[in-house]
Amino acid sequence: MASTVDSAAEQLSKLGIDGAFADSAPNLKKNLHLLSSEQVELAKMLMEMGQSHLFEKWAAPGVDDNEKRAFFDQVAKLNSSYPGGLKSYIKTARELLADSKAGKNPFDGFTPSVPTGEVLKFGDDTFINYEQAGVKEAKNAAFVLVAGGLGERLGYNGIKVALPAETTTGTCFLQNYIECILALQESSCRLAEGKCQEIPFAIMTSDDTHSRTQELLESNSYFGMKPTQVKLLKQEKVACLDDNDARLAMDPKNKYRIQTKPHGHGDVHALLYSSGLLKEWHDAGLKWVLFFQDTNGLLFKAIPASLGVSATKQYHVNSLAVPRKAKEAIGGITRLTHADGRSMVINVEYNQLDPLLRATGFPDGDVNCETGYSPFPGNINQLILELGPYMEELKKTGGAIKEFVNPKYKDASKTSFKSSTRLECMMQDYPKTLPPSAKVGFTVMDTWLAYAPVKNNPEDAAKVPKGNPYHSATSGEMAIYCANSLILRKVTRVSLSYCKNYSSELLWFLILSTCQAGAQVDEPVQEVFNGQEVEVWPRLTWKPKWGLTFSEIKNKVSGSCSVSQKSTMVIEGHNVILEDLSLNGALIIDSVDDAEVRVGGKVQNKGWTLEPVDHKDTSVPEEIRIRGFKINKLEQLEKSYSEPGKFSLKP
Ligand code: UGB
Repeated sequence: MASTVDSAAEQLSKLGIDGAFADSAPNLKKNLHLLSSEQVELAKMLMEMGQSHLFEKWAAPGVDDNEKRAFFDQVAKLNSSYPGGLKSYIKTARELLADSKAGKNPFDGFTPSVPTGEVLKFGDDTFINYEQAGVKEAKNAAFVLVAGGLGERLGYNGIKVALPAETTTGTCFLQNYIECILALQESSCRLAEGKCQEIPFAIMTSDDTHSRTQELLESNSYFGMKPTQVKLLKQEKVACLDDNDARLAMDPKNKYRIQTKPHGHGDVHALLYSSGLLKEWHDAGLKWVLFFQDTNGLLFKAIPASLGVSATKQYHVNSLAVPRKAKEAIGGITRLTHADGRSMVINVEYNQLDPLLRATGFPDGDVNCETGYSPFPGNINQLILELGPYMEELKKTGGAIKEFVNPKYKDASKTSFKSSTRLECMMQDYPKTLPPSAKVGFTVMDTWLAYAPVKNNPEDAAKVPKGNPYHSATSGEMAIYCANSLILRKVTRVSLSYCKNYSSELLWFLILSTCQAGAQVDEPVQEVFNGQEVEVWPRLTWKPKWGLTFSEIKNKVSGSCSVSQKSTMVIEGHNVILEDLSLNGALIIDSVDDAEVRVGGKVQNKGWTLEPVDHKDTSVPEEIRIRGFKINKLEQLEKSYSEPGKFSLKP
């Protein structure tokens, strides 16, 4: 490190910085002797990229010197964590900001149309076959959770993956995800007759979520997963931009720091690539990478079938989608065809779909069709990529994803911003750089089965236009009970249709009593929690190892079962069989994996009730009050089987 102002001047000349240039940042010039040669190089790069304002408020040497060095530590990090470095970031930002100012449509020349994809119906033969194919393939899969988002819309103080998905058991999203992956691993391994490996699980975190995610895992023994199976990859934030010249924004609280903001979930591709994880997975013979988001308590109900679709159709990219209400805040899967003949199936973000349609001959924009839904299926950002082609593509791009910028302008002149902006990227934009030969498909499933994210705070959820989903903690929890109730109904209904396949009338009569048997799950009642009207179904929950697929669940329910609306059922064991069970109250069953427990007879008690609470009532824990109700455990039948063996519970 140079020690005098003179040697700094020498360095300036060695670096080819002329007097006038150096004079444009006099405060930097005075402090250059504090910097290492690498830091001087970074300073030069910043100057060349028109960032001299960053040094305007620097104090004279001797004051805040450590802060000045820390500034360059930050610059070095921003430089190394962005593909192509800060120079490339600033250059891209200028181009994108100029396009934005000019009102350039990123889809210029493209015409949207409704794409065709695989539309699945839960429980029919196609669905069951895809599920089987998916379970078989799961042993060749790795899972990636993007969990770097702060969840500003939700306004929850903790990390979102720590939030209970439902409060009957209090299982948080991360625990649910891990238990689902482990259940899939076990089922897939069973099909492969033991020839299998552990399914790797990577979690992308950020400075906002990293340490709390790590703590959550460590304090819960990784929820049963081997610690070596889980890898945390931290994404870095990117520099904020103050104006159309892409001048980097100073941190309002520290004149020696650049303000930073999240770059978006698209970072996951570059991180998987640069960390070497993709190569590791590829070398281990894995074939699929499944990406998912932080707060969808239903998503693993849709994973086996959608993985089966990928494997059967050999999709390089498969996006999971649900029917989408027009203007609903989820992206629309769209076919874009360019005037020059290019065509791709891609997510068009919700704020872009409507203007794109209006600009291309659809004067009403994004509207519902006769089905009551937008013709463009909703992207739920659960992506399945085939690892081989994915690796090949990333070798070319390094994982860089096409970015966008969304400045909030002060006025129509578009010359200044209300607040700083930054470049962002989205993981679902990965297919944008793929060649036309790439097999890009999608799979649509019913919303009740696949999608119930927790994104909106109670106030905003209560203002959602009628008919559109709340996407709140309240609706997310109710959706789990609804899905489990419908699944229980459906697995037993199929027993009936199987029965009808028998041609002999006599045989049909003989087996009718068994087959017709099914779970009579009562209809829900309507209730209002935190200003949101929701359907309250019986509160049915089970561990993923009890049943993740249609066939697994069907094998665990037999005879004639009934469940009243006021009921709660928690199945914690693997081998619990419901047989002629009549439930009107609360039933909690836990058992070790080697115990087989047949549960039947009449369970009648006061059960567990839902008591409304106000989201503003701070005497109630935040996790509870954001859903607008708490559970009152009045009375239950609770049994735990801790020894291997065969048991029967028939009260
Ligand atoms: N996330 C990160 O890991 N890092 C980041 O920098 C930002 C986010 P949001 P949004 O399925 O409902 C997405 O904020 O805006 C993680 C899709 O773009 O919930 O609602 C974060 O932790 C949209 O097309 O995303 O939009 C979370 O897990 C639609 O599919 C995930 O990224 C929509 O989700 C998503 O973050 C949806």
